[in-house]
Amino acid sequence: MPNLTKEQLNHFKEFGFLKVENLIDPEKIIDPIIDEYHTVLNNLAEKLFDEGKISSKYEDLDFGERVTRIYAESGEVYNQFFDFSLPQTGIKEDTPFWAGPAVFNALKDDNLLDAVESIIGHEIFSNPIQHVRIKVPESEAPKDENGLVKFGATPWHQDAGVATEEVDGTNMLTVWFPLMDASEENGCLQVVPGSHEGKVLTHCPGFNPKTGKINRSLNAGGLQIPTSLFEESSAMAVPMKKGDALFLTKKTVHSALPNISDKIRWSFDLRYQPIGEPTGRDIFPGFVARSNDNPDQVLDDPNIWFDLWESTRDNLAKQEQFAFNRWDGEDVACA
Ligand SMILES: O=C(O)CCC(=O)C(=O)O
Ligand SMILES: [Fe+2]
Repeated sequence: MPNLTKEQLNHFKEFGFLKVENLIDPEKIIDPIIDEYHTVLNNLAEKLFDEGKISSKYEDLDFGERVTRIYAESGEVYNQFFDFSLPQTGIKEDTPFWAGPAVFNALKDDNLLDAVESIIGHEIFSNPIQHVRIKVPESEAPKDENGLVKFGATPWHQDAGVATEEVDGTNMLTVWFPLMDASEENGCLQVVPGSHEGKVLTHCPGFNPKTGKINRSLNAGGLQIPTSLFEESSAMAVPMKKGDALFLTKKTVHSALPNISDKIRWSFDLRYQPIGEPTGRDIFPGFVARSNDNPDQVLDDPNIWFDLWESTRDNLAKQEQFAFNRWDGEDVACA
């Protein structure tokens, strides 16, 4: 049953974003995810310890401190071990991922889907572009060869711009929620209100192989919209509490601030769309999350969801893989 008010829907339509407080039950939905990730981190610690990449498994630290120490000591970020999607390219038979039952429960959460239904209707497909993002404090985070924080601040982008062109005609909806309170200090999101009214803006590679230039202001790896193309001064930070959720249209310009706190910042970002629309990453498996028209097609079994990802990984590992980036950095705005 749709649960957003007319005022909330009007806000979403007018500004391209909506924060909904207390939508996701922290005890029922979020804490089980955190518990599940303890196991994932434990497995990672065992593996890195066995490989001699860390000198201790840091068993007595809490999750955030433990992951920070492990990333700092090994000099590497191991987010793919936690993620419930696959990389865009370079997938191998042993590429790790985590598609566990607590994660699936969050994707299928009734309160969340009620809000999604309010926006896109009752035929809901879970888009496979979805991530957990664990960001350790920048002061301790591993750096890349250019001295930039690995997996740091997220540059300005629209979600349509980081998928393929097919999503432009869809009603893809992004849902972002933190697994802990997210503040300006630890790297909450920033949005540009009203930016969804325009077109999909040019995204430029953070490192431009054509000019050899790196945009040092932000994460060098990702695609980003040059600030000359939108009103950066009207951007607003969106601090959120554990249990709140933020909804974004596919064209809302957004970014995440750097984590300058001394704790991790972690979040889920999910996407949904009406059943039948292209996902922008059709080589990855989505599923029917809710349907009144064909209730028998709804996926309820977390094991099947895991199997879908596992067989996708195993098949892709045997094939030639192409990164799906719609931007080439040739635009003058990227110079
Ligand atoms: O969490 C982040 O840093 C970025 C998230 C984001 O861009 C998204 O959810 O679409
Ligand atoms: Fe995004």
